[in-house]
Amino acid sequence: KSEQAYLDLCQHILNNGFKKGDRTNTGTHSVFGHQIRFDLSEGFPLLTTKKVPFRLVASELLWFIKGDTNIRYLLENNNNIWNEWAFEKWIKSERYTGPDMKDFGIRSQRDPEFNEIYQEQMQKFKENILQDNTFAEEFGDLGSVYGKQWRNWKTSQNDTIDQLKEVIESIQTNPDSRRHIVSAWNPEDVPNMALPPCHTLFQFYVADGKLSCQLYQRSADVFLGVPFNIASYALLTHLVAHECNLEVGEFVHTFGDAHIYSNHIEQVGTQLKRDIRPLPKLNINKKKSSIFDFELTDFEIVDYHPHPSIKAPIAV
Ligand code: UFP
Repeated sequence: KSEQAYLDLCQHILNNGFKKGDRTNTGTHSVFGHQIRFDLSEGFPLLTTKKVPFRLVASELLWFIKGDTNIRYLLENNNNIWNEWAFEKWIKSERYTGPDMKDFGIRSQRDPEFNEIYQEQMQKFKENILQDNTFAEEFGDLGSVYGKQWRNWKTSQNDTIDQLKEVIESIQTNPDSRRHIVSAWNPEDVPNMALPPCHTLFQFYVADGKLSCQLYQRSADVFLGVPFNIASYALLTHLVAHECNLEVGEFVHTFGDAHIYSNHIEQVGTQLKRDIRPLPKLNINKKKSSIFDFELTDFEIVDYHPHPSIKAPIAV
């Protein structure tokens, strides 16, 4: 049922979306303002109409929860989803003396010869991050991304606020509060960020012994990003509920600009033709309670039998 709401959103955008230009020059179909809901007791919302890589979702979320902003942890876990952002900083630095990498995102898709040179540079970059501590410190750190804002929000008084820790405490001590909010949108940092936070703000809600979570996502790549984002916030809700001794309620996903890139339309068509299968289940290691103690091996997805993954170019 929940997955149908996602597929309906795709169809709605294809039918009714505005044709709209965008920062990446790819072109999109886009709608503004939409909401889908997932009853987490129905199963874990990892889409079944295409395979979604839970391992990458989980390691990225643990990275946020640790307050880590350096891609080294991700690389150690074989997770490459943030590489381009760090690489961008590296090639723009004075220390980079390799071949010209300007607009590597779009060029690597359009020019196979360039792509080869790019892959080689990226490989070298990754090795340096993994092997060289000082290099990793300088070029692996993405700065003010989610981990920083969630765990180390900097105040004007030069203090830091641990929003995630505080929101968990407030859920435990004052469940009825209407202020269980974590914001990643820091207006002071936005001008200096490579990618201003797409998942801008989330709020928890407790009723009937269940914990629900709502995310406001300002900008959503509905084909590539959203399936990932749904799984990530569903997992976060499970982990917080686990620590607070609550059952899971709903994940409510609210969108600002919800778009399908023009080079994803065929892939969306393929997905829309597929039948929905039963959702998998999430198992969490019951021996741990604090969200800050979890490791990748503490959770597993079972009974996941999705249709095959569908490849599509990512807009950088
Ligand atoms: N995007 C997502 N989910 C994410 C993420 C990025 O959908 O978690 F990090 C997409 C949305 C948009 C692009 O297509 O990345 C960000 O571009 P902009 O900052 O111009 O909105």
